[in-house]
Amino acid sequence: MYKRQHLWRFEQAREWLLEAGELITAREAERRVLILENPGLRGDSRITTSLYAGLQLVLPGEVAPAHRHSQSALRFVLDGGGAHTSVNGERTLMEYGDFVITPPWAWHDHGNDSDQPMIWMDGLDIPVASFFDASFAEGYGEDEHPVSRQTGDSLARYGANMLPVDFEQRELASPIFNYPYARSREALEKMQRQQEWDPCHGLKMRYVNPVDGGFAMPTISPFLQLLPQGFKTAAYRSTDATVFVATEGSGRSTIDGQEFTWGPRDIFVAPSWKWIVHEADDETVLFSYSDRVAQQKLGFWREQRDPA
Ligand code: 1HN
Repeated sequence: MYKRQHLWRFEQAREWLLEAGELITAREAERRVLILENPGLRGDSRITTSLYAGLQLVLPGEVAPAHRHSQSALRFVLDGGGAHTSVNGERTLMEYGDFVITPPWAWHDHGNDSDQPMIWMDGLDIPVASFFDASFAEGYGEDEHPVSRQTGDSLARYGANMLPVDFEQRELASPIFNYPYARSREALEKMQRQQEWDPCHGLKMRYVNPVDGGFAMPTISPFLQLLPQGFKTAAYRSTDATVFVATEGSGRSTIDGQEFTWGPRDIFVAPSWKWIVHEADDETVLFSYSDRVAQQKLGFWREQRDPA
């Protein structure tokens, strides 16, 4: 019986991806992705019971052609810089640690005009769409969907603590589709001076939809947290199985009694309702995502802090 907690080393995954890059182009593959399959959920292309995760490679000069699907996707950039994704006619350049959203049924394509390979983690709600038997996808028929908006327009329009005066919410996902790491990291840096640490989470923030204050995506909850050097969290468990990426720092996490040692860009997963303890050897930043928002909407979500 395989356990549902697991760790993937980024460096190993990067080697495999670059080998795959010699076998097939991004266009041929449509998306060239190394799937992070939970060893406790063999054969299902799932990292948790409800979520999919993969590592996608786009080499210099490549394009991943335009398509859309009913599943939501997030991207979290782990290698390279300066490649772009385009969502509904707006391009965004992606840098390390940027959190990027592809809302349900939004046209999107990726391209890399930089001179380095670009790798990001894909997080999708594919098993949720499958469970509801509501999976749809459509190709655009050309590499790129036409660009109709200025790069940076969404962040300026919706990401400056203002909204257009007559804005009406029509979409479930956040209208900001790139949450740059530089901004989120700076916020954590300023807040940590206050030295207020949650025993279970250190300093943990959630990425929000500025329109309604809810999570940035309808089915996936993304988070960014800082653990100061030497911090050991109190045990915590919740019903949302969670995918973690160490964006900075190193340390270890004990998940259901099993210890995993991680460094920058390593990815690990904790299953539902198993105790988690993180220990940071250096100042650490963890990105994470789970299906919490979906569980909360449906009335299933619960959490527990170490009673000790
Ligand atoms: C997809 O559309 C992307 O758009 C990535 O980059 C991974 C995995 C399964 C199905 C669709 C993308 C995907 C995917």
